[in-house]
Amino acid sequence: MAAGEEALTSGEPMHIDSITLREVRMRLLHPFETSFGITEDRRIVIVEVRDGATTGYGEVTAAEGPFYSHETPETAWHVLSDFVIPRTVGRDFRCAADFASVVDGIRGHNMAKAGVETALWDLEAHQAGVPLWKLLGGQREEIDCGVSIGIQSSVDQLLEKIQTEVDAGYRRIKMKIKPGRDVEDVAAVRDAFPDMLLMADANSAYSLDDFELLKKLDGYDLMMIEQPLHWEDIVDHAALGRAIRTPICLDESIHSADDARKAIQVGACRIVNLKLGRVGGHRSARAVHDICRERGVPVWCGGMLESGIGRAHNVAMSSLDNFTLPGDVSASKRYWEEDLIVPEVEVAPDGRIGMPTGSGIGFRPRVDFIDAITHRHRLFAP
Ligand code: OSB
Ligand code: MG
Repeated sequence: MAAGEEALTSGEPMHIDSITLREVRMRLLHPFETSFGITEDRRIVIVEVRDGATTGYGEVTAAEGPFYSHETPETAWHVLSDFVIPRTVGRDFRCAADFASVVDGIRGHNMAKAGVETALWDLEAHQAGVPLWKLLGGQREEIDCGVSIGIQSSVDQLLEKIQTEVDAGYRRIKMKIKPGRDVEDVAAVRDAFPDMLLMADANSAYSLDDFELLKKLDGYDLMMIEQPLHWEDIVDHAALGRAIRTPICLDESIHSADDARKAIQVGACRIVNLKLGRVGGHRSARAVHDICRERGVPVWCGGMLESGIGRAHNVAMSSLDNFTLPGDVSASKRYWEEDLIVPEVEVAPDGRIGMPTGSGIGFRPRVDFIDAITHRHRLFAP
């Protein structure tokens, strides 16, 4: 174990008796449009790990198609069934942080790995009888929430949607942009909301050929622009970062603490969006968090339209002290008619979520409801 990781261990060994995968289908209350497509129906792989009578839950955050990253629920099902779970089930773990070394030889597929990794953290926290956020070393008892607003069919609709979220108390608005729906939309929003914390997420829709257009975004006092260029790029983002005033935040390009170190070193980003799935789970997320903190780079928690299980993990992660900017961690009711957990994740009128007090993720999975919307499941026991 590396120095400084002591807080990541509860001391209780775990024996993984079984792992169950379930793919649930959930319809979003509102279709969500980004530069890479529209999502209306989610397919979510939920991972349950069991030691005796104690269970831990995690979520695979892959999108339905390979448009945000290469991973999908189907690739995750395959990689989990054939590679990750055979190395995990029937095994003893001193702590959840030890999972990383078990799957070290499997390249990529971080979202699949994170499904199991985060479930092990939930299990470890339940066994230790502590909230997960405390086991992770979190210090914030309340977190600031923002919302991510998809591309809307008209500017009027966008302004109306933003007004709804501002009225609900959210502290920061992120708007999705894409070619043809960028500078004018941002200008209209800034005009209507002069003092609001505002940022734009391009999901890699641009290249350096669009420099003149990206430069124009400097005129709207954005907190940051998220992932404007290619989804694996660091070099071009560094060049763009030198030429515009608006801070660049990386999302898609960062998969590990090493990626974050390199990106910061070359000046590709001044802020990092941290997503559990993209980096492979809580241990890696904490490593990214720590690298960023050492270098004076703030992080915030991104979202992948998660169910309550993934959202609960996001809440716990956001308690770490370098999460100094509002995250895309918003209320269950913005996404779902019914969520998979009780209580649902709620955001107070002041735009904050309080850390749960129960053990583990602190929200109980609704097992019957999950079963009712499960399209396939598979039990793995040695
Ligand atoms: O780029 O942050 C992103 C959703 C799906 C895929 C990628 C992204 C997003 C969001 C939504 O911005 C955040 C959320 O509300 O969960
Ligand atoms: Mg993003």
